[in-house]
Amino acid sequence: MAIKLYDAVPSSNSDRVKIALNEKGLAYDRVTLNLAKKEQKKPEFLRLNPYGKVPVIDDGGQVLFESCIINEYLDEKYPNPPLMPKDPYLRGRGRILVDYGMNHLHESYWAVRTEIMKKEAERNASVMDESRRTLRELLRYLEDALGDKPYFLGEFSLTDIDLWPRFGRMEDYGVLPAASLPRLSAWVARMKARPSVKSLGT
Ligand SMILES: N[C@@H](CCC(=O)N[C@@H](CS)C(=O)NCC(=O)O)C(=O)O
Repeated sequence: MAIKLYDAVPSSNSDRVKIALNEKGLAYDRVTLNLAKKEQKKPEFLRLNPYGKVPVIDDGGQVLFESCIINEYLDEKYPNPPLMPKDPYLRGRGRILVDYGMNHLHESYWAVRTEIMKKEAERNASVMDESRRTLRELLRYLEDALGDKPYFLGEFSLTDIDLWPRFGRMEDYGVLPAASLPRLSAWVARMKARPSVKSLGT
């Protein structure tokens, strides 16, 4: 039985899981929710995920939510190809980088996103510039963490997948590519070229 994925369009958190499924070559059936119609808050969906958010997977009756936790499950349940290094330090390091990308960047990422989501005429150019600048400053840590490696932990891993969805959008938001962040900019191009990311579509 194929894995069932509850997603939405657009949904960067669902994209995170789709990339992992694609990298593993796992077939999945989508159940796409309309978030604007609050389908994620209906009692039948809240029984699957009390947070009322996508993504959720149902793997043969076993239900999980939270995209990064789902991806860890997928990597453990379907170990080929492996998407986490064996080395405990690297595994810890990868989780820290994801935490940084999700939590530490959160406020400045949302400051940019909030301006971009406004109608063009309503955007405040100086707020936008300032938010982009703050976000780029915070990205410096990830630029240094990447170093000269192609991927954050050396080999491609869940760390790259889990970080990716926000970075995909940062290009649309005019944050990347940036001359001050050449390694991250090259990593974005590398990620976009992967078939698992290319095939995301809608
Ligand atoms: N931490 C969660 C976040 C999930 C999330 O915020 N999903 C969004 C779509 S990208 C959602 O369902 N939003 C609808 C809502 O909050 O009502 C994860 O990583 O899965």
